[in-house]
Amino acid sequence: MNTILENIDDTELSAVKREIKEALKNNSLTTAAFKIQEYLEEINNVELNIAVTGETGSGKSTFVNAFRGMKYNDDGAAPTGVVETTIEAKAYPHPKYPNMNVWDLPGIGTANFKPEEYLQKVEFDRFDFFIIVSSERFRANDITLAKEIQKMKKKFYFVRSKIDNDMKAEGRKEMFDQDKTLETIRQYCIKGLEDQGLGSPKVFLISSFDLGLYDFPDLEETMEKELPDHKRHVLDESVHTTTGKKLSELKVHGMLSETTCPNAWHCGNVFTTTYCPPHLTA
Ligand SMILES: Nc1nc2c(ncn2[C@@H]2O[C@H](COP(=O)(O)OP(=O)(O)OP(=O)(O)O)[C@@H](O)[C@H]2O)c(=O)[nH]1
Ligand SMILES: [Mg+2]
Repeated sequence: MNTILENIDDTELSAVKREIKEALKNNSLTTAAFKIQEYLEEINNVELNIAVTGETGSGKSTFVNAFRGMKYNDDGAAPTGVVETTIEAKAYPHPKYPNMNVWDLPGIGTANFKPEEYLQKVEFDRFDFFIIVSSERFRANDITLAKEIQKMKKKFYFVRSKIDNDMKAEGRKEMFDQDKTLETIRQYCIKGLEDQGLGSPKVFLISSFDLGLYDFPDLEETMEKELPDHKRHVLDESVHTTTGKKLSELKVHGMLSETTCPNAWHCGNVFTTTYCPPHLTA
């Protein structure tokens, strides 16, 4: 508890955080726990806007539906098609994750969305996190998008879609080895990004038609695990905009330890905490 107290800077804290410190000082752990819960709920309200972007026809809208657990013909599903279909960015709430909007974006690189106009037309900078969807080959437009995201100091996952098509086509060859083929595609995507100085981004091989296969379960798991970081980044940015300081400078991290909350998602999912409200750990 002492460490917690030492790390809290009075002048920088919002009312609720000051109340937590006061309660801890007075050894009123119940009050402190209650206040921490209030604080976590405040964090839980952080809205995350995820943009699904990429070339036209790469399978963005189909992915949006799959990610939301929907089929193309469900009510409220994003329209998909064999010709350029999405011509306006549209937000879809995620049924499982509160305060998460999944944005289905038009495709980059058509006559309607030339690469040089795309970023401005879709207001690329309003999103917090990105999923670049790419099918068949790694493209120049994929690099353009990834570099822009990097420039904005935001993060992305790279989704290589329509893997079912690749497996079917390659499966016609003698000596076909599914694992080897998947690894070839994976390394091709990773290298394509790394060669452009884009670090080691997360690459997922998926089929939006067969969610149990390939990397879709891994993508969902990664997203759930990393959501606290994504939200913390949004919170960081908003605190930075309003106060001119980063959250880390406000030392709120010190208030919360690095231990994993048993149910970080329900528990605000931004910081892992020493305290997890009992009703949220079920
Ligand atoms: N086999 C296969 N086909 C897919 C997959 N994902 C999408 N498709 C098909 O690819 C076509 C284009 O899919 P969309 O989701 O509309 O593509 P989009 O990127 O949203 O296209 P725009 O809105 O025009 O930019 C459709 O015929 C989909 O059925 C996939 O994982 N596997
Ligand atoms: Mg679309």
